[in-house]
Amino acid sequence: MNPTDITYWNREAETPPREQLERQQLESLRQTVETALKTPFYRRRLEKCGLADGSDIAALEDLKRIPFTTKDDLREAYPDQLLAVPLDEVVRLHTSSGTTGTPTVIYHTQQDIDAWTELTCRGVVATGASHRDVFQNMMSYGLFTGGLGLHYAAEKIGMTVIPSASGNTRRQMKLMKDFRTTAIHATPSYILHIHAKLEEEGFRPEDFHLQRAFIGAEAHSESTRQKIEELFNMRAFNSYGMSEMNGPGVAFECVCQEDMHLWEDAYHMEVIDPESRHSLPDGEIGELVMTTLQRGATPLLRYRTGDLTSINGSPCACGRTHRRIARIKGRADDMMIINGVNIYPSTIEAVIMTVPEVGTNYQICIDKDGALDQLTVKTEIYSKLFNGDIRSLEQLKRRIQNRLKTEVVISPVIELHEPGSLPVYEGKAVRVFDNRPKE
Ligand code: DLL
Repeated sequence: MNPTDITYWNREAETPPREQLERQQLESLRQTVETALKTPFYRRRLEKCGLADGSDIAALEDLKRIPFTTKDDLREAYPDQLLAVPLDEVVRLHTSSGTTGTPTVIYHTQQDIDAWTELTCRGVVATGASHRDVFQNMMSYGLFTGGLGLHYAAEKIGMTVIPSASGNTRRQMKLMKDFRTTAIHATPSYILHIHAKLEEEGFRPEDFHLQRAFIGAEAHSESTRQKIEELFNMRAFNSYGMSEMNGPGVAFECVCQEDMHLWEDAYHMEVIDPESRHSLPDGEIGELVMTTLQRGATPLLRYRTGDLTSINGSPCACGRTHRRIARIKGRADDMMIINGVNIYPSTIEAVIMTVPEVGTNYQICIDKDGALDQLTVKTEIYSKLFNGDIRSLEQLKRRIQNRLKTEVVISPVIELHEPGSLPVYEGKAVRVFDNRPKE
């Protein structure tokens, strides 16, 4: 790593000594408990566990006296039981992006939006991006936080922002070419889709001047990141966040590209065993639990994110002292049990994306075949392989099947598809189709 590659947005805030950071966390936690006591939801809850004031928190460990907050709690508190300030102090709200079920809502004061923007600026600059970049924001703008979250930060950094939002792939390509876009923000699946469509739309990778991509909002494997980097000859940086914790900007990879710095002055993190709910030591994979430390309008205490990761507490070559989280392995609730074997979709993705012939889109289907479960992996392959040579296609299928069998123990059916034939999603990709009858 060349030291001149390391750039900071706010060096002091990004590299404080650990003791100072932890002292600051304790102060902020006390303040957060005070704020939480102003919401009907937490007042009831905190009083039950004997917390009537922020000063009842003597050490960070005391956080463990507070029960976890779950997504169901947020649904129950909808629309205003988690609001800590009068509505006229709220400048924006985001509800969950899903279209079914009871939504969840997060309110923001102007201070909340400014703090969110600061954190996102840190992440973007940590990748080496700067005011010199032409930034095309391909995430959807609206209730989904991906678009607006990065937009404000990119403007604050002074980048030239193209708010192209998601979709309209041909126009994205034209904008990238005409304005010599250097940085993009998109889901990994959408970047792969753009590549799959280049030829059809009359573009070549050489038409673009991309240097980096911020990829996030959905789980993806290291092999997918490498594929994206190779296809566009740029670097791709993992960015993690969720609407409950503002949106993007919670954790970001730096130029070292090894795990994501999670901004610990804004969030307290724990990793727990999702079953026993006990805390796990650094390095062990479990469910990420977060507490907001700066938020005024909607404080959240010990929120169970559902995301599986581990904490990396080792020093990073970039000098940032905020600990890192590993690439998200999946969600605690997206583990598939197939004929008794536990499999995460991310494991399948990691394997197939290392096969050079495999293209940019895939699906995982689970069906019932008599008493047994049948796993089918459908992958697009590059069009030059559809040359009528059945034998080489059969060999390719067997190669993918063997690699998967080594990794996930069971033997899947492999279907090879032409490029562009599997469904594409402008937002988060849907990869898993579990067609087994519900018990
Ligand atoms: O996806 C916020 C975001 C936008 C993050 C743009 C990064 C970039 P939600 O729609 O609330 O918010 O979805 C949050 O998406 O709990 C994870 O399961 C998943 N997720 C987000 N980033 C990553 C990532 C936004 N880098 C949910 N890797 C989270 C894996 C991710 N999963």
